[in-house]
Amino acid sequence: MSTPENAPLTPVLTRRWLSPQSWRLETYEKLEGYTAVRKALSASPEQVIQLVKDAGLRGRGGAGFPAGVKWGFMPTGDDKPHYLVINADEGEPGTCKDIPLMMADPHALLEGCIIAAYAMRSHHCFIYIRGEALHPMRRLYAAVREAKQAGYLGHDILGSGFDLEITVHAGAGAYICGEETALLDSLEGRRGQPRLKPPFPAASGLYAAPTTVNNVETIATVPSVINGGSEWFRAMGSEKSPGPKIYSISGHVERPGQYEAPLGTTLRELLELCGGMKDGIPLKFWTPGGSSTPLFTADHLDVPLDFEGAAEAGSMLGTTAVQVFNETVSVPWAAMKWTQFYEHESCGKCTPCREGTFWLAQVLERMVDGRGSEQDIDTLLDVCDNIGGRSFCALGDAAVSPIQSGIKYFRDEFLALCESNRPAQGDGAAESRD
Ligand code: L3W
Ligand code: SF4
Repeated sequence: MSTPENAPLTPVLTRRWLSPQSWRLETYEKLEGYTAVRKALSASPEQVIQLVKDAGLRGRGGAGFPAGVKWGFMPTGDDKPHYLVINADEGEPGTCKDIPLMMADPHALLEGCIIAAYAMRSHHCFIYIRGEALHPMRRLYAAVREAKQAGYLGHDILGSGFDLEITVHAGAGAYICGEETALLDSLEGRRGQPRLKPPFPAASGLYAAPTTVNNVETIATVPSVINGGSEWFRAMGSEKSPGPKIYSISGHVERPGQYEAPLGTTLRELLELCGGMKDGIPLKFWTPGGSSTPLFTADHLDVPLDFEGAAEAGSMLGTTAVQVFNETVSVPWAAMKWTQFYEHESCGKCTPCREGTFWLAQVLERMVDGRGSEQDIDTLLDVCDNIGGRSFCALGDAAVSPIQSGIKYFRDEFLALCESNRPAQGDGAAESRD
């Protein structure tokens, strides 16, 4: 586990993606695959955890919690089974990084699972994947079979004495099952609804046993951390948010897609990578990390997109789902579409979110339809105030983000729409009436 001299920096996670048959074990092995697991299995679990802590790898699923610290919460010396659960439920609007990763490089995820499970003394790992994601699911099944045949999974892995089984489990397509405790409920066969925390999963998770839930990208990063070492990893990104990240860029850009760059890259730099704004039409607003993260505007082009930078500028890094909207898009219309999503996906467990998202959608729909009033803007903000920070899980806070930030930056547009008594105009809004 040393730092190689002159080690290449990004691309790290995507470096195999364009190789022919990148998803096959043979290709993975030719390109450094399953070398990290050998190193990890020859170290102690504590050393592996320490390396991940030293590297400063933070969760890539939205919250940015330090992975090594989370692994360190798992008890030692107990006789309960320990579980590692991979959150592959990728449902955040705009987020499309985990599915491409599993399609192109499923063995990177599996190798990361073996290392993480070894570090946490877990012998069973579940990969919880969206039920609609049939292709990546099949690819994972095939990769698990290949890894097992080659001795990377199952009994006495590579003669180390460590055993691990991986089960790929298909969810049923509810956004709330991306919340870690709802995911665990769903995995246990119940309707997925968030549980009260604490206890955190490390204390009582799947089947009430110690459990760690990590995002796909977090775990797929682990083999590189083991091979490259903590200094190499920290050479990318910023001090508190080190390492590479896959930014999913969608919307009005020339070449939407997944772009890997060090954490802290700005939208201005990302736009250069993806060919700039489509047809040169200027940027109006964007999300740094999916619809759950407050909107940014053209004034935020130079915000470093890492956990601290996004937060200091008034939003969140979230899942780095950068959705870019040009001047043709109506902000009230976009806020309505996102709100309809949250209304639909609210699990119904708590009143502020269940009732509040319904009312938010009602008010926005009449506004966008040309039947709103100035008073509706205050009503929206009032309902948002009664949801944000007052709901049982983060979905409630997420639901109010596009509305609060939309009104913060584009209040005049909401007002003009209400005063016009005409339906919202522009790209999307007109189409959705057709
Ligand atoms: C033990 C403690 N464990 C915290 C663990 C906790 C969890 C992790 C982070 O939500 C966000 C959400 C979305 N002892 C602990 C502890 N932990 N304190 O650390 O916890 P938390 O609650 O801060 O975050 P979370 O519940 O994982 C994630 C936002 O990300 N988001 C993401 C959406 C969508 C996806 C997707 O499609 N893949 O993730 C976008 O913004 O709204 O705020 O493991 O147990 N004392
Ligand atoms: Fe369910 Fe929404 Fe309450 Fe979360 S905030 S528990 S999704 S009703």
